[in-house]
Amino acid sequence: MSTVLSSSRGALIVLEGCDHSGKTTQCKKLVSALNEASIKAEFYRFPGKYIYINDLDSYHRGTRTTAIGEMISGYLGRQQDIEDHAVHLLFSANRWELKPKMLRSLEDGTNLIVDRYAYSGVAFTAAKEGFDIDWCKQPDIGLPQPDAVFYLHLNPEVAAKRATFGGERYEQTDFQSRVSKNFDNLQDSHWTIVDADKTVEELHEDLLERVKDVINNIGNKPIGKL
Ligand code: DGP
Repeated sequence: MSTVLSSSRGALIVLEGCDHSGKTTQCKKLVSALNEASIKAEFYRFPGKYIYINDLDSYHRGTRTTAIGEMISGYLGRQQDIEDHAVHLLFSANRWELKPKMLRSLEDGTNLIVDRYAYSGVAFTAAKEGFDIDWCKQPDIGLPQPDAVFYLHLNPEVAAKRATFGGERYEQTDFQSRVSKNFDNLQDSHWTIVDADKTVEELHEDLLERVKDVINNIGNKPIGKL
């Protein structure tokens, strides 16, 4: 197990993957483990709001409590329809509204563990009929660049067997397969693909080691932009 050295800024670490690949569970466990090791870390979830570790237990599906997050929540829960381009821009706006807070935390030396980011924005919208990946990328250009993206890889058919799959908009196996293919086209040098078809604890140990390595090596690197 590596030891984490103090660094001047926090690392921006994103977990991505298809629905029910285990991202939220792993993000929470990572933040808890880092905080227990006296390493400053906060959990962010998109779509949604930032939350501190002591809010983690009370946080549940549907608690998307920025004004924009609430609109997205209504859309995902099928309470309201929003035109596909418009909802794409709303998901992006939800990331932009939290950018100032994220930057302040990073500059203050707090590591951010982020459940989904701009890559989900592109992968999900581009899975819809008639959307072009380059168009989908435009609204997120200029957001903080993650220092590392861990992509939890899970076969969509395995994900479909996990609890509650099918409740929200987008939770259909054929749609998730297209999302999965889009994710394949988004990978860059910041990405690491992690096999998510293992136990929660095994995956946690794997991710914690990788996350600590990123934090250890962050140094004074300037925060990049997408
Ligand atoms: P989650 O709370 O992580 O299960 O995400 C809710 C759903 O929203 C999930 O099906 C993925 C989808 N989603 C997340 N981010 C975006 C985005 O930026 N754009 C679109 N179109 N969908 C997204």
